Amino acid sequence: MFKKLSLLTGSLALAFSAAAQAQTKWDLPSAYPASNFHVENLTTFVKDVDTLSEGKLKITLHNNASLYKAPEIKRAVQGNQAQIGEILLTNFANEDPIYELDGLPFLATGYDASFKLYQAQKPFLEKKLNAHGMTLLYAVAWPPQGVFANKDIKQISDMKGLKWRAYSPVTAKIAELVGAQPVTVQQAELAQALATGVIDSYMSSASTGYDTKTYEYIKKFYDTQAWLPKNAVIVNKKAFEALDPATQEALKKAGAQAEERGWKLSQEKNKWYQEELAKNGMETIKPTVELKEGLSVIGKRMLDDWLKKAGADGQAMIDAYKKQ
Ligand code: PCA
Repeated sequence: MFKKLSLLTGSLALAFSAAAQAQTKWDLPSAYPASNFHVENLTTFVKDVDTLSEGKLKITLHNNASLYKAPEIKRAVQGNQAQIGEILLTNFANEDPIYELDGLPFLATGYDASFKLYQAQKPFLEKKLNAHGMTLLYAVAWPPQGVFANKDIKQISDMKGLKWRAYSPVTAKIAELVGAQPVTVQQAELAQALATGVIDSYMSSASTGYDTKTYEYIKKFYDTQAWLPKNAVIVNKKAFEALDPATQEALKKAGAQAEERGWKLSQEKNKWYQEELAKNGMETIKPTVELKEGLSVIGKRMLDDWLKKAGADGQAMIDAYKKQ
C-alpha cells in the first residue's frame, strides 16, 4: 500500500514537471493604464491565450509603461527581451513611412474609413515587421483625435503659441505648422506634464483625456475627428516559431478575436469616455468649418510629403485604400 502510494506520487510529480517544461512564459509590455480599453482588451486576450493553448502559453501583461516606455517596446520585441508587445504605430514614423500612415490628419476619419485604411496598410506593415524579425498579431484603432485646450479655438491661427504635447512625429509636425510649441510626452507621463504646466494643450482621443484626468486642467475638447491612430500587438518571430503548432494556432485565434473585439470596444467606449469627460466638467465642442478646413489643408500637405517619402509602396497603399 505504502509503496503504491509513493509510486503514484512519483508519477504525478513527473507529470507535473512535464507540464512545467511544456509551459512557455512570455512578457507583454503595454504603455497604457488598466482603465484603457486597449488594456482591457489585452487582459481578455491574455486569458484567451491561456484557455486556447490549454495553459501552455502564459503571458504576463505589464501595463502603464511599467516594463518599457512606449517608444522602447518595439525594440524590446525585436530583441526578444519581450516576446510580445503593444505599440502605437505612429510612434515609429521616423523609422519608416509605413508607421506614419494612420497618424496623418484627415486621410481616414471615422471607424469605417479607418478600418479600410488598415486593410490597405496591413500587407505592407506585415512585410516591414517580418523583415525585422517580428510578426503582426492584430491592430486596433484609438477613438478619433480631437484638440484639448482651454483657449477658444475657431481657426488654426488660434493655436499659435500653445504649449502642445505631441505623442508622435506627426503630432509634433502639426504643432510646428500651426505655430505651437511641441513637447513630446508619452501618455504615461501626460498627467504630470499637465500638472506641472509643461503643456497646456494636445491632440488625442477622449479615451486619453479620461485616462489622464485631463479635465482637471483642461475644460474644452474640440471634436475634430481628425484621424484614428492604431495600436498593434507584435510578436518576436523566433519566439513564435519556438511554439508548437497548436499553441501558434491558439495565439493567432486569440489575436483575431482581440482584433474584432477591440474595434468594437474602441467605438463603444468612446461614447462612454466622452460622457465621463462631460460629467467631470469638460465641454465637447464641434469644430468650426474654418478650423476643420485649416486642419485639412495641413493634412493634405502632410499626405503629399508622406507620398514623396513612401514612394511606390505608399502610392499602392493609398490606391488600395481609395478603391475599397
Ligand atoms: N491616445 C494615445 C495615442 C492616441 C490616443 O488616442 C496618446 O495620446 O498617447
